[in-house]
Amino acid sequence: VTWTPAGEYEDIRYEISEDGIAKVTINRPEVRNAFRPQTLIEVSHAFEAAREDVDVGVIILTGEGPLAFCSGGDQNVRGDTGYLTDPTASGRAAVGRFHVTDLQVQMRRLPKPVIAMVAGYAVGGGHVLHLCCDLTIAADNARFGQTGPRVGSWDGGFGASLLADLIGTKKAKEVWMLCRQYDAQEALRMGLINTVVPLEQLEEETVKWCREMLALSPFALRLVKSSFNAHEDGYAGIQQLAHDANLLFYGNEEAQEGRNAYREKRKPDFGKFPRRA
Ligand code: 2NE
Repeated sequence: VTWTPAGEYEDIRYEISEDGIAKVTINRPEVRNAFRPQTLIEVSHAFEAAREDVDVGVIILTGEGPLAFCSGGDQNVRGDTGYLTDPTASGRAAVGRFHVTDLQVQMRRLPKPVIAMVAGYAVGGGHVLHLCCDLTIAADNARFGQTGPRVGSWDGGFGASLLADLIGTKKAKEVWMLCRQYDAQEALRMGLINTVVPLEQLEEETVKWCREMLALSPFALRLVKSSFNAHEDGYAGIQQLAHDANLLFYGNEEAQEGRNAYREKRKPDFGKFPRRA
């Protein structure tokens, strides 16, 4: 694959292949790709760029280097009110938050498949990021786990619910309540990931999976994702599936009659459309 860099970023790289794969790489290997607010703002920006790019069909999320996918929130910028955009600020200016909350939702709503390509550690908030991806391809050196209760934190949203859906509630509680690490083979056995390959084949295999998806109907893939979300994400998931249906309906003459009648200031004539069985 030839990756062409796009965008100007500090904490990440955003690259696009010639055949429509976008790759977002968290580039902070010195802290095992821990994310600070800036990192997540940039990942979010790159995801939006990939979403808007009609040539992009599938998105890879990964971390720089063989040692880590992502080690979660950067504990060095963790303040008393959340993670701090400006760790030098004090008093009322030291306003923290969880930028990752919005990023997780964005990943779930992104209407293109998002694939986690995991080498090394996917732990803490980094583990939740892989959970929020649609598929996970792991290298044989990958290690998975939650660390929250060890550092005084947790992610009981997607981090609990998606994990329980994937591996069962008892096992998910074990992951969270013991903070153990699980190697790639164990993660595969648990149903936490899709496949394991030797580290040196990680990108090749991930790109192969991406290309298989690129050959499929993009809108069908979008509906597959929103169908899973409809079940898993409650009203927000149903909203996505409903809006996808509406998006399709806009291409239908029946919907266009409503729009045209409004514009032409006349009564719509829906009588000409069949009441389908
Ligand atoms: C990732 C792990 C297991 C790697 O261990 P190892 O032995 O390979 O590396 P080491 O020496 O621990 O880490 C290398 C450098 O990266 C920094 C370390 O402090 C170390 O720095 P130096 O000593 O070289 O200066 N580093 C690694 N992870 C970091 C992090 N998250 N923040 C800041 N610096 C980090 C091991 O490093 C590890 O367990 N890391 C911590 C994982 C963790 O607890 N993450 C936070 C969970 S809470 C969270 O993510 C969260 C949430 O729960 C809710 C909302 C938002 C976020």
